[in-house]
Amino acid sequence: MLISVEEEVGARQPLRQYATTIPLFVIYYRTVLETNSQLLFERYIYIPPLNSSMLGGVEMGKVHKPFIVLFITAVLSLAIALPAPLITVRAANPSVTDSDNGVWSVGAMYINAYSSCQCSANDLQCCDDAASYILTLPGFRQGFLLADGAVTDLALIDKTYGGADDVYADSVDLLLFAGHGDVDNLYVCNSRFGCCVTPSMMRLGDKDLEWFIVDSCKALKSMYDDLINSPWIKAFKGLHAVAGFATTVPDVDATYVCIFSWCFRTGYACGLREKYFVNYFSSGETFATAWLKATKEALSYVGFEEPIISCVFGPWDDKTQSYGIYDAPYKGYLTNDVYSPVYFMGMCTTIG
Ligand SMILES: [Ca+2]
Ligand SMILES: [Ca+2]
Ligand SMILES: [Ca+2]
Repeated sequence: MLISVEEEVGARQPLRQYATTIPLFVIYYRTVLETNSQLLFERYIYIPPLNSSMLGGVEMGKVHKPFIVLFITAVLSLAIALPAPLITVRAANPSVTDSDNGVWSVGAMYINAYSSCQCSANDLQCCDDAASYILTLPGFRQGFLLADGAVTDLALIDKTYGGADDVYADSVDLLLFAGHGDVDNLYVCNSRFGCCVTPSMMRLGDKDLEWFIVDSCKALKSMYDDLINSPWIKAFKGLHAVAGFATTVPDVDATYVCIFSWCFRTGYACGLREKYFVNYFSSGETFATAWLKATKEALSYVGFEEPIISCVFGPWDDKTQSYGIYDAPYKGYLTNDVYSPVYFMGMCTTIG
């Protein structure tokens, strides 16, 4: 069965922010034989392989022929003259609180200096800026900040694998990892398991974590390609959503200006995607919308040679009939923790 889901967008946005995401999803039903031989019916949200016609958001800045500019000018003039539409807010509930300890907290770990790490990788320059912006999240107290050589497998891996996530990754409500990555691998500085950490050794959310941003190349590619069999599924032990990229992503972001529908880059900057995310999330956008809009805005004009696929994945809560990726901490709506999810969904947008 095919259905389409249109992501809600807020009221009229400034022109340079109008690249809203309109992802389409395919719900995929399948029957699986579990190890206990009990036939179970499971429902997944399945994202098909890269197909811009299925996943494409609104393209920006591609139209600049004079007559089209005139038409858009006329439309904008009419729109400005009309009253602004009401902003849609999901399930407003100002009393919503953290389900774990009543205090919102944010933590970050970043690696710029890979040349001194166990991993051999080129140094990065923007990961510290990304961490700095995330730690400014209004209403969240700073939990921890790990930098460069301090970022090891212990910070991410669950205690059942000898890790210390209880005092790092799983000790805050929102976590950023900024550094190199690959398919199902986060490049930490030092690890007992090669130089990487794989999500199959993570158990996140059984202590505190709700939202995990992995600002690394390709770290979410397996969920994008095959959500059902991705090792990331094992990491969801109360975790509401993970955000990141299914493709390579550049270290830097870009600033730009638009003249009517013609937009062009004005420069490069570090950490803009996290800065925009903080703004969107703290103003009431859901986790997924905040990430997808922030990455679209920060990366659309970076001039990267390949399209960038930005994604958010999370479980479906059958009891509350809600998705964790629709969480918004400030204007209400926080789904329950789901410790053994069997239903997942994802939202992705192609940038560039
Ligand atoms: Ca844990
Ligand atoms: Ca929780
Ligand atoms: Ca929490």
